[in-house]
Amino acid sequence: MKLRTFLTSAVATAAALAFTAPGALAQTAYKSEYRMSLVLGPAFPWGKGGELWANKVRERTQGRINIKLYPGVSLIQGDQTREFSALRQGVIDMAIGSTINWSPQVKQLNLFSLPFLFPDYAAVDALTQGEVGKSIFQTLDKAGVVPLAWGENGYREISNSKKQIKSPADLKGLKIRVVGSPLFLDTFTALGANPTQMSWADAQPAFASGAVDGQENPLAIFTAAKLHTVAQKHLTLWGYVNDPLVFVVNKEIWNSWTPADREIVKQAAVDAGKEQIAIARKGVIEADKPLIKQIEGLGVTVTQLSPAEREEFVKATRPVYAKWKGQIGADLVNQAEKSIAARKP
Ligand code: X2X
Repeated sequence: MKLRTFLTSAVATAAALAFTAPGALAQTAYKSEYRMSLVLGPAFPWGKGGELWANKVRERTQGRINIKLYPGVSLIQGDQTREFSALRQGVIDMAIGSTINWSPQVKQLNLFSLPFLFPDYAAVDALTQGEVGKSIFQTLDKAGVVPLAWGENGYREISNSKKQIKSPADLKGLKIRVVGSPLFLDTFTALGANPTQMSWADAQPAFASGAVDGQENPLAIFTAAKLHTVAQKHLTLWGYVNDPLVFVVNKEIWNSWTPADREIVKQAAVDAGKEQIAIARKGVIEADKPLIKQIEGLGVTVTQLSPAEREEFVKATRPVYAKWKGQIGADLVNQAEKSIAARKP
């Protein structure tokens, strides 16, 4: 090669590199650790999902993507309703979050908290695995995060320290801790209770001191958090709300990964999500419901409602459902109702 040709091509190569390097660099500048936010750690089905996702990603990327779990929403000092904003801002790299905790920022997520929307697990699946799930993912994407898969916290059953709850009248005046979403204040006010908003971190000492009487959470949380030791002696199975979990990644972090790694992270989320849902439902979907027996064994009175008794709670909360249907978006709620009516068992 003549010197002049060599120089020309060297300059051309350098110029090409100068143009492509920033992009290439952006994709290869991986962080040594990615921070995953969770409300609950691996002692709970929720945190188990985080562990499964992180392990699958680490294995399948040969350690290129190394995820550390931050349970207790510790990256935002336990303030779980700020998690979504922190994700969008990049304070958090990725998360498995409850629809309840993100609903103050994404109003469509209130859909899942409509009282008595879900008659059974098939109804939950009909939404998350169907058109409604896709629509919610588009909304989350527009809101600034990359949604990848669904998980589940579970059916939220009500417990308290004072008395057996069999009708809305039994809730009268009971101080019930709820998560910081206005829909829950409306629901419990309609039932005659005295709801108070509190983070999960603050809730447990409040049960212990008697500052609040009751709470609502899935049974797997009741046992793992040992709520019977903080005076929660009465539990009623009413299945009024089920909160799904969503696996998401911050947009900038997502864009910093190669397409192949994005695919790995996504598939790992889908696989971990399926396993996590099975873990969340363990003990409550079997015919003999072993988890309920286990809770009774802890000295807790577990109350099952007859269909007529449950209907009283449904009736009392219908105005809340109607009000929030408008706030969430009637089209989305109608689509959800249709999907549930058409569900496969
Ligand atoms: O705070 C709760 O009740 C919990 C742990 O279930 C959620 O984060 C929604």
